[in-house]
Amino acid sequence: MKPDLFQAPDYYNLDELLTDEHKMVRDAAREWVKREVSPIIEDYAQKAEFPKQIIKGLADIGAFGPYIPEQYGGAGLDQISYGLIMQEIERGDSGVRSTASVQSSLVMYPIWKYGSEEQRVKYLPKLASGEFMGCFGLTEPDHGSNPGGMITNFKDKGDHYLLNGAKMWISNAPFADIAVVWAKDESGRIHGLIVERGMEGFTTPETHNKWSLRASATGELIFDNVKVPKENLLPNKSGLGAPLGCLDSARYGIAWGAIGAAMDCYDTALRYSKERIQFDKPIGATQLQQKKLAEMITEITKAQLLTWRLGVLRNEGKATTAQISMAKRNNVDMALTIARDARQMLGGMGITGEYSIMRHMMNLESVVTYEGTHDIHLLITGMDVTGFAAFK
Ligand code: TGC
Ligand code: FAD
Repeated sequence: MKPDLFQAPDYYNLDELLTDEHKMVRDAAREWVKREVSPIIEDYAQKAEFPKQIIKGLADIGAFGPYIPEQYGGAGLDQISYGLIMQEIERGDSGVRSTASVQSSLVMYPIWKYGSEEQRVKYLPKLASGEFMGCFGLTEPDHGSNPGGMITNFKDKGDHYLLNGAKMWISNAPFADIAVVWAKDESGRIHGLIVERGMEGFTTPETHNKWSLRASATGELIFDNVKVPKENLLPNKSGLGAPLGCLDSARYGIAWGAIGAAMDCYDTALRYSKERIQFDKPIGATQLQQKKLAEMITEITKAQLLTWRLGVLRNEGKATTAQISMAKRNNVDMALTIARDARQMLGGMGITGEYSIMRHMMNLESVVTYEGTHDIHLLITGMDVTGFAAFK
């Protein structure tokens, strides 16, 4: 793979909106990605393997629980710092960002928000340091966009719960030490349970042959009469709103992350357009390639502004689910369009692993699907503006 020469575009001087702490956190993540992710990621994506050796580095840059309070091992940062870390990691690879998103927003967040104090103390510091890795089991083979229909369930057996069912498409599942699993009780109400690797009847087969997110491990969670201790139930929130609340936090991180992938594709295509000579001049001197670059930088700039504003609203505790949904949908769609155009700008070289663009493009096909598909997010905005839910 080519050396990482990334230079971040900042067309509207957005750095002026960031605090010194934001810039320090972002620059540390940016340097770490250049040093530890860029040199190895293409190889791991080709091998379809998650590079486990980067777990400690992810913890060191604050990627595991950036906004979780320091008393539980988190970095105690604000929402914009969290977003900037996700942006920089996804600039390297969406699969690595997935690992960080799941650990922070889908495992640490529910334990922090819905867990008991004992659960917080037991799990959060180890998750923040990367000693424990976690995964989040909501999607099932027959219930993806409609998680409320889930059939995974547990029964009260007096001194423990008995868990049965299966989850599919679960990021980090093959190596996770714990899983936050969403299942229905005997009355049909959804609860979160912490299931630990090693519990009898709990297996995590890996999903193979993906063309996307190849450097992220994906798997199933199978529960065959798993005895879960009663103290592993998250006591402070139940109902579908509990897992959906975690998705707000993860979707917000993805909105920032997608900007990172888009910036990397734009920066690579811009540099290539100045170096690649055809018909005796750089392709960047042709009107058609300039149109692509002009549209890319415009869309990146609009997404940066939208997402920074969303970060301010999140810091003030005012961002709505629908606002977060709009940013996730817009930014991933924007990044995917930029990745496709940037890949074409590199001609034949664009399909090789010499450059990061095709990997970003393939990764973004998962990002546009998970955490709510593009269509589901259109329907969330549709519902918000009309008052009618068109899902059912
Ligand atoms: P609906 O009737 O609208 O809502 C059910 C209850 O939940 C409440 N609620 C929320 N609460 C907190 N936060 C939110 N964001 C909430 N959204 C809704 C709602 O008020 C209601 O509460 P109550 O008290 O009235 O019962 O639910 P619905 O069944 O009609 O579904 C709505 C829909 C389609 C929007 C929702 O199901 C949805 O978002 N579907 C998409 C599923 C999804 O995003 N799955 C993601 C799985 S995890 C994943 O993909 C990880 S990838 C990780 C990575 O690698 O980065
Ligand atoms: P479906 O829900 O079957 O949707 C199929 C198509 O129908 C889509 O185009 C959708 O937009 C459309 N559709 C569905 N309902 C409607 C409707 N009402 N109106 C119009 N169109 C509709 N899940 C987890 O729980 N944890 C994870 O860690 C996780 N990681 C993932 C990692 C990867 C790589 C992938 C690909 C997925 C992951 N997921 C995870 C699952 C992901 O959230 C689901 O794939 C996603 O929610 C869509 O569900 P589905 O695949 O069942 O598609």
